[in-house]
Amino acid sequence: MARHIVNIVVIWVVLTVLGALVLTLDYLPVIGAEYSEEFDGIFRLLAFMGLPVLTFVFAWVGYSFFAFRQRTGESEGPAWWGRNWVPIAWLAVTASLAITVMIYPGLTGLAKLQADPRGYGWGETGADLVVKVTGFRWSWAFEYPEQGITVNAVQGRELVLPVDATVRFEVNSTDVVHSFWIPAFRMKIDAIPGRTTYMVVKPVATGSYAEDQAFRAQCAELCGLDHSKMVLPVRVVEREEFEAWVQQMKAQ
Ligand SMILES: [Cu+2]
Repeated sequence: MARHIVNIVVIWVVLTVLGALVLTLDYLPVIGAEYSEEFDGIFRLLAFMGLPVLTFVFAWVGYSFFAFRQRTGESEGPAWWGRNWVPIAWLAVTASLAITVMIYPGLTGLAKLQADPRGYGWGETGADLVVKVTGFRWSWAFEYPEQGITVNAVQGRELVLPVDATVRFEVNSTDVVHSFWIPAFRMKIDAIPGRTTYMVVKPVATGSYAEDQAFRAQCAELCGLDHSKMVLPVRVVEREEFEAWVQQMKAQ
């Protein structure tokens, strides 16, 4: 038995090292908004914490699959009962990991966002721009109440935002639950019929869908047949360009 355990531990360590190398790659989208780096840090931390658990299961199950398989002519062996401390230790380790991430970064991260006076949580806002978002099967509509313009989400339309401005999205749905998500901003909020939800974002980099697909508004809640087509381009531009776009939209 000791030989098998040594083998499994070796495979576990090798898989974990390989996984850790993959996790150090630059696989996350462009940093498009304030707090993006914090969210990336949290994502990387969770990935690193989950990696040894994943590789442990892979090593154990994969090794057992080959080492303890039933060979031709072999009868099934007697049932092998684990010692009591094994499941208890497994439960203790995985439960502690889960509880740890609920507290940090779960609770602590949320507290930091909610304490932001611009209303990243659900409080009042000091936003520079308000955009009303409506999700429907299967697209998005955007209204800029202060600018008096509406972007009907038909083909070719886009969500245009000024860089370095705090934008407050007021999100609704006309039919089912959708989820308003812009990968470059790392933010996501449910669009719920009959209720307004809020998302505050401050874009920190200009960019467009044409150059980088992380600049897109995408539904992230399976909502029916054309859910995957609920995508609209996002374009983050300089303040002057935004004003020009507003005038152009008004003239239409
Ligand atoms: Cu949807």
